[in-house]
Amino acid sequence: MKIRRVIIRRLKLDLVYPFTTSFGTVRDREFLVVEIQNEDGISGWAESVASSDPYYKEETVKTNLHIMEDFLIPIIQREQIMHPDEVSQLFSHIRGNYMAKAALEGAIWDLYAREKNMSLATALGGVKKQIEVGLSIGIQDSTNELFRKIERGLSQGYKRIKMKIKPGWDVEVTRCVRKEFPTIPLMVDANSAYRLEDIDHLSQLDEFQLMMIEQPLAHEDIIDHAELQSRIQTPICLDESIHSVEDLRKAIKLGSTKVINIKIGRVGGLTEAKKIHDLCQKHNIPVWCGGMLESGIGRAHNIAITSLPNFTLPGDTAASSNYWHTDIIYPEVTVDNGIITVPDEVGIGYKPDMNRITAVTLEEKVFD
Ligand code: OSB
Ligand code: MG
Repeated sequence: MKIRRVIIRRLKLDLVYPFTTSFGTVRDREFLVVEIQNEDGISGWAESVASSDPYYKEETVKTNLHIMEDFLIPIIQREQIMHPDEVSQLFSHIRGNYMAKAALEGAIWDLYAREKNMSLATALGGVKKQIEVGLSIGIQDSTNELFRKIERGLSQGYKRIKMKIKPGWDVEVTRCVRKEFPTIPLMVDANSAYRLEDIDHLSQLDEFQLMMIEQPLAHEDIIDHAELQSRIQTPICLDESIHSVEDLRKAIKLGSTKVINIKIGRVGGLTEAKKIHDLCQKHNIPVWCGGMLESGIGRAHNIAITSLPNFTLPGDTAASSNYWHTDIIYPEVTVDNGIITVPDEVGIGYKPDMNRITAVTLEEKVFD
C-alpha cells in the first residue's frame, strides 16, 4: 500500500438524546475522523472513539491528536505497509493509546479492502450476512421514562436491552424492569461504578436472569472481578479492563469473565479485535461488539467486525437515527427488526457524506 496523505478532521455532532452512564452525561460528541489516501486517490476511513473527556478511559480527542501527529502518523508515512495486520506491530512500541492507534489502523483496513475491491467484512474474514443488534439505554430520570425507552426499543425489534446502572439506580430499578418485562433478553452495564465490598449488593441482581453484568468493578481490574464472579451467578462481561489478547488470556486464566465486549477502539484496532475474537472462540466465550456512540463511520467498522462467527450475542450497534439527526454517511445505518444487513459494497460499505462532514468539521489537519 502506498500512502500519500493522512487527513484528520475534528467533528462535533449533537446527540438526539442525552446519554447518561455511571460516569456522567453526554449531549454531543466531539471526535476525530481519519481519512487515509493512497497514491491513486482512493481513501480509507475510520473514526476514533475517544471523547472530549477521560471518564470512560483515559484517552481524549486531544491526547489522540497529539499521539497521532507526533508518533503514529510519522510511522505510517515512513514504513512500507503490505497488509493492515502489520500496523499494530509497527505501533507496538508506543504504549497504550489504543483509540488513536485503532483509528489509523481502521482507515488502513478500509483502504486495503477498497484496493482489493472487497468489503471490509470480507477482508476481516467475516461470514455473517446479517447481524443482530440490541439497544443500550442510559440512566433515566424515572423508571417510567426507562420503561418508555425499553418499550420503544422492543417495538423496533432490538434483540436485547442493556440498561446502564450505578449505585442508587440498580437493584430496585432492575426489579421493576423485570416485573414489567419478565422475559426480555436484559443486561446491565455499570461502567466500573462498584467495588468488591459491594458483592452482597450486586448478588441481589442474580434473581433477575440477566444475560450478564458488564464491567461492575474498576476499569483496569481483572483480579477482583474473578472473586466477584466466583460469588455471583450472573455472568460477568468485561469491557474497560480488556485492551489486548494478552489481557484476555489473563482474565480467562483467573476466571474474571464469561463474556467479552469487543470495542475496536478500546483494543487498539481490528487486528487485535480479531485475535480477541479468536481466543474467545477457542474458549467458548461468546463475544459482542460494544458501542461508543459512534458516527456512521465507526458504526460501519462495528458492523464489519460483527460479521465474524463468534459474535454470537447482539451488540450495541443501533440505528444511526437512535443517535444522530443526520449521520455523516449514506445510506445511514438502519435496523430492521433488530437486524442489520452487512453491506457487501467495497470497504466499509457506506459512503462518507462530504457535505455533511464539512458542515460539522471544527478543525482539519493534513499530513502529506
Ligand atoms: O460502556 O458500553 C459502554 C457509551 C460510551 C462509553 C461507554 C459505553 C457506552 C455505551 C454506548 O454503552 C452504546 C452505544 O453506542 O449505543
Ligand atoms: Mg460498557
